[in-house]
Order: sequence, then C-alpha cells, then structure tokens
Amino acid sequence: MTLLERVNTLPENFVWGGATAAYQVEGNTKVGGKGKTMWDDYLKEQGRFSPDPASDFFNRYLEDIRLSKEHGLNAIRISIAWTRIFPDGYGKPVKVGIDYYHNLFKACLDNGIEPYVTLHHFDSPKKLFDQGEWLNRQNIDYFVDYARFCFKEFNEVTNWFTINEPVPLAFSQFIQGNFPPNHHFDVTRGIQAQHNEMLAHARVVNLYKNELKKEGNIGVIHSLTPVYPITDTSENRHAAKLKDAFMNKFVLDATFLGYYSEDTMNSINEIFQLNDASLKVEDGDFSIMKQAASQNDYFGINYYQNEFIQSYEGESTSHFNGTGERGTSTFKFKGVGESVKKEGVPQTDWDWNIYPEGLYDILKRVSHDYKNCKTIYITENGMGYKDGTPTREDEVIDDTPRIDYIDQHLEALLKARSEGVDVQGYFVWSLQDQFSWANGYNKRYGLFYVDFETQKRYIKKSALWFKELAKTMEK
Ligand code: BGP
Repeated sequence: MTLLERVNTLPENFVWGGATAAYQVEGNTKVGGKGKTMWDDYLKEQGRFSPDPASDFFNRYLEDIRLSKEHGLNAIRISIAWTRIFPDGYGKPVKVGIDYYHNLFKACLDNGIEPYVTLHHFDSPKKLFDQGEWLNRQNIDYFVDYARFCFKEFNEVTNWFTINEPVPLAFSQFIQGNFPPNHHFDVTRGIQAQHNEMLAHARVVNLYKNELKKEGNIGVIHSLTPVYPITDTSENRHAAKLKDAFMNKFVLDATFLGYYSEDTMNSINEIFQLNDASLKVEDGDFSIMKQAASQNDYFGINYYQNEFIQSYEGESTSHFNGTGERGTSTFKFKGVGESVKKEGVPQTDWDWNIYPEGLYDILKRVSHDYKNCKTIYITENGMGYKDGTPTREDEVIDDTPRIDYIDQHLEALLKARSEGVDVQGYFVWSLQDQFSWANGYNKRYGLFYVDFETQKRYIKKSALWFKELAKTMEK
C-alpha cells in the first residue's frame, strides 16, 4: 500500500498541522511594549544572529494561515509569548499583546485552522530568568498566574499545551550548554529544572481542570529520544538505560504517574553519584503531580531522532553542531555514555539521526507503559535542511529529502496506530521557515520557504505533497 492509500485509514477529523513558536516566528521583539526574554541580550552578545525579523508572523500571520488552508492543513501550533502579555512575567497585562493574540486566534478559526496553543515555548521572561527561572520556585507561581490570565482571557482557545519540551530546554541550558545560561554538565540544575517544570505543568493542569473547571483540552509536550545500545553488550545496554531515564523516563513518570518510579530513580541516582548531583523534591510536590497525572486530555510528542550509545567512563565533554558542518558533534556524559553514529543510519547536516523506527518504538512504549496516557499528537516532526535559494519569483523549492523524511515518519505513525496506539494528529515542524534557537537561519524546516530579507513566502514541494495527502483524506 502506498502512503496515500494508507492515510485513508485515518479518521476524517485527523489533525494535520504546522507548528510554530512565538519567538521563532513573530519577530518584532521590541514592538507593542513586549518585554525581553532570556534570549534578547544573549543573542545580541553572541552576535551570531538576531530574532528579528524571524518570519515576521506578527504582521504576516494572515498570509501563513491562508497558505495553511490552501495546502490542506486544519490546525496550527502557536505559542503565546509570555512577555507580550506580561513584559516582566507578572504585573499589568499589555493590551497590544492581548489584542494581537485575539486577532490571531480569530484568523485561525475563521479559516478553519484550529489553534493548539502552548503557554511556554523556551521564551522565559528575562526578568524571571535573572531570578533563576525554573530553578526558582517563585517562577512557578508567576507561570500559574500567567496561565490563569490566558485561560480566562482567551476563551476561544480550547486546545492548550502547558510547556514545550522541559527536557531539551533544561538539557540545552544546563548539560549541553547551548542555551542561556550555558552551563555544561550541571546535572543538579538540569534535573531540578525538569522537576520544577513538571510541577508547574501539574499545577496548571489542576488549575484548568479543578479550579477553573474549563471544558477544553490540556496536556504537555515532551520531546522523546529513544536510546539504543550501539552493540548489544551489558555495558552498552546499561548506558542506554541510564540515558533513557535522563532523557525520557524521568518526565514521562512525572507526567503520567505523578512521581518517579523506583526504577527511574535508581538510574537517576546512579547518574547523580557519578556527577556529584542531587534533586530536591518538596513535601506536597508529588500529590500535586499525581492529581494532574490522570487529568491530561492528550499528550504531545515531538520526535526528531533517536540516539545510539556506548558506555563511557571518562570525563564529560561535548561539542554542539550549530552550523550544519557534518560530523562535528560529540557528546560524552561521564558514567552514562557516549553518543555514537551507527553505520547505515543516515543523518542530517546537523548530525541528527534519521530513524523513523524510533517514532514507532516510542509510540508503542508510551502507550504500553503509561495507562494514563490517552490521545497522542505528534506535535513536532520534521527535517532541518539547507534548502536552496530561489532564483525565480514563482519557484517551487525542491525539498525532496524532507518529503522522504516526513513520509517515513508518517508510515511509522500509521503502523503504531494500526496496532492500537491512539494518535490523532500530526504537526510538521515547521509551518514556515523560522529562526532556530542555536542554529540561526540556515537550518530550515518549513513547508513554506521564507526569504528572510524580503519576507516573501515560496511554496516547497513538501507543501504540495501535504496538500495531496490531505486531498486523499477528503475523498
Ligand atoms: C524543538 C523545539 C523547536 C524547534 C525544533 C527544531 O526542540 O521545540 O522550537 O526549534 O526543536 O530544533 P532546532 O531548531 O534546534 O533544529
């Protein structure tokens, strides 16, 4: 069966979306009284690239929504920039920001594009970042207040996500050191930030369900990275188990159990011992988390790649490939393992494995291991690629490798679905080309090409392929 034939097995209301994040698309970071995020000064000091104009979504959302509609999409992932509403993260809300999001949501709904809205997508307010961000528990209170405001204000939104990817955020900030504040292998802060974010998520779910008694849907988004031993030795299997606990199991337990299982903590404690680290869980945290664990309406999985690992006993060291120079990344985590390339598994220019089996495996595992996990959406999946520069006004950009990537991952999704995993939607990362946090502008993901100088949109072949897919489903 071809993929087009297979998608006919999907329900008519299957969600096909394009994903965006406020800071990566909006640009206009100094417009409308917007407050600084943790990125503004940091990027300026780095001098590599600027978050302005990004894809100028702040002014051009109508065009992108129209393109979505024309290409068969029925949904969009959008995040609210916390600092467009509360410039410092708390205080008096700003009307320009509130109006902007009302207008944006209205434009989506008027065009039959359902908005799935994330409250926090990597863009913490600078003021709160300076006070410790997620490591400071007061940040959680401010986040809950901001969430309460959004739930009451934006009644037109019925699909919410609390936080996008607690693990990659904390990992990039405190382990890999490629997000501000650039700590390397600071395991205590890395895990503590994850825990505090999961507590924040739980408090917001409980607020939505119990206090405000809202009728919409709410959940969290995790990026899941299945880890496989490079060869089947007991040392490598153990390395995979430890890294999996750190990257996946810790937050999956937090989300669907509301506590960390003994098995998870055995692995985490082993990592702690070797890295002189610890975690502080306060009285009452688990009861809040347990209450939320059965109340998530759905679960967002971002899947890009898997990891192959071999055991490693030396000191921690890493190099992040943020330029697209193949073969430059390294990652060695003391006592845990070393990431390695596997012969025969293709990689992108940024050394990300292309491994659709990983998506199938993780879908099966989550639905098998966590009975509280209900409906799943793939909330991000896509391929960073150096698309060619258009030379003609009406040029359709040839991004065939991206089509192959999406096609293979959709096959994996359909296979898991046919075996009973309840996947109800797929959002491609990304809707249009946008700014990439640690890679800038040459790592493109969009269905629509953006000329960042002129802001002109060009159609890519992947967008036309999507349109075909959506058409098949309507028949
Ligand atoms: C996810 C983030 C996105 C996006 C994507 C691609 O982790 O949620 O915001 O950036 O990864 O990553 P990158 O831009 O680093 O290639």
